[in-house]
Amino acid sequence: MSPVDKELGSPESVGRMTRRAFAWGGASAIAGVAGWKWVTSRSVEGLVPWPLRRVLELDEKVGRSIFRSGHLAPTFAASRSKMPRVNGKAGIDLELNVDAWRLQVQGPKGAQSFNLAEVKALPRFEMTTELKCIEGWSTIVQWAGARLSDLAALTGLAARDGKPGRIEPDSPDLLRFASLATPDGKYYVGLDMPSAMHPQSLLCYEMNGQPLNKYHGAPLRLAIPVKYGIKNLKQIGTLRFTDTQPADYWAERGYDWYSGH
Ligand SMILES: Nc1nc2c(c(=O)[nH]1)N[C@H]1C(S)=C(S)[C@@H](COP(=O)(O)O)O[C@H]1N2
Ligand SMILES: [Mo]
Repeated sequence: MSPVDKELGSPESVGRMTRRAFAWGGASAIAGVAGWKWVTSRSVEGLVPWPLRRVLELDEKVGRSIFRSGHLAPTFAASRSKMPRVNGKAGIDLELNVDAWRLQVQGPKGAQSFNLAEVKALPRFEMTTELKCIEGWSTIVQWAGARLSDLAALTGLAARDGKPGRIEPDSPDLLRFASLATPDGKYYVGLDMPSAMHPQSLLCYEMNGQPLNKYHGAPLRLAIPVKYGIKNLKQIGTLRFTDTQPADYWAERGYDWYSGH
């Protein structure tokens, strides 16, 4: 088995990674944006250029250390999933042109952008978890998407030195926070970095086996079951890594900034 075919994480507890693995077409599509030339110009150890190989190793390390600490949100049988009510439309543009849409990823050391195909080229994870709203309701939802931590590791932008593949979950090399916002900036959430790098924090393009619809945040939303619904930002425009605690829409309206459960 080559390193790129490895199944990352535990299928039982985190959700299944479909064995599409890290398709080279996809990896190069992303790295084309992220600096494929730089990646491929590095010395090649084995068959995988080291920046990408470190990313893959890193993902495992992140997964393992979080499994050890045991802070996983409960998962459910996919058959129990339902569509949640459409709740909260701040910052959502129902007319958004998905073809022109880009996920902007930013950090102190640079910025990169990704189209939807490039996000989908990252390893795909599925999980069935509870979406819990602070209003008191909760719904079991099946999600599919890419790990936020994989994007962070690939871009290097969550790392203090801005280098891909050098993230260690508990390392001071990692910036302290992530901030996500809608394309118009009208809805925004702040996350502590350990929660953002959690293996169940997914950038989702599917809900309950269907492509994400515009009311639930197409083309890409966050599913972060270690947090309340308010942090599960729909229609992501930007993802920014920073050392300064980010502004948060609901924290500004009196809710707990952390909002974990
Ligand atoms: N852009 C955006 N994302 C958002 C909100 C919002 O108002 N705008 N509301 C949040 C809240 S309070 C909840 S409970 C969930 C609801 O997700 P759903 O509409 O898919 O059920 O979305 C979250 N994400
Ligand atoms: Mo909510």
